[in-house]
Amino acid sequence: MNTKELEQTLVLIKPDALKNSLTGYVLSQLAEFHSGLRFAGTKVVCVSKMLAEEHYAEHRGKIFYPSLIEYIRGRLHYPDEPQKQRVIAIVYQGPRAVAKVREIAGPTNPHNARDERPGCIRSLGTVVPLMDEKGKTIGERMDNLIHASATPEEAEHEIKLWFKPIDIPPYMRPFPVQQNDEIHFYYKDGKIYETHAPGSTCVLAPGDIMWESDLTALELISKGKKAADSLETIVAKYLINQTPES
Ligand code: 3AN
Repeated sequence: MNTKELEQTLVLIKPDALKNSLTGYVLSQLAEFHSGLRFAGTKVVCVSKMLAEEHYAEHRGKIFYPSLIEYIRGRLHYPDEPQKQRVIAIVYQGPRAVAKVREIAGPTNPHNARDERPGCIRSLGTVVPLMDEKGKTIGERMDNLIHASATPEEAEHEIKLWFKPIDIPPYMRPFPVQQNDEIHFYYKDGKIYETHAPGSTCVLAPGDIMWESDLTALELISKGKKAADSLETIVAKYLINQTPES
């Protein structure tokens, strides 16, 4: 298969879309008939603080960041119903996957979406004012129903953040994987171990396959060296749906 056919992008159907029963609408807008794209992976995710913070790392420190983290974790739309706090994560594959989904999603800000691209998915979103303790407006949050990777490079980072290779059928995997024959890696409280520590999560065991870039990074991190990705970026997907907080 040529690389054009293999281009992939990450879509998140966010809590505001779930709450408003827009999942079916989003899926039909993105269906192969309209978009030329196919599912390569899907999962229902209770979004941990770690995963949310890694996903929105570029916005760390901005005024809307804390609210953005709470929003993607479903805590704003379902404050008293933790069982509903989730997003649907989908990898779409096909020619121009990144650009195609961005076109169908529309501009980030729902007000701009309504002005510039009436009918696009995000034209159905909401802009929510953010206030300080005194009720003064300090910014805004954009509840824009779906996330869509902005560039092929961002798509690679995000797909590897949310999906393990085995979440994607072998012939649809867009990035190199490596089978591990000997090492064990366990994760607990911000550290990686090569032998089991009580309460730790096994990230890699002999026989498992891993994104090649993750394995390279983990080998460096386990030796105390600096890697291209942080430990959290690599392990967040292995903790998905393990415990309510992970
Ligand atoms: P997009 O989702 O269109 O790629 P990004 O990556 O710039 O947009 O932003 C990610 C998310 O952060 C947006 N979906 C939106 O919810 C939020 N966001 C971005 N910029 C702002 C802003 N200036 N004010 C409030 N929220 C923002």
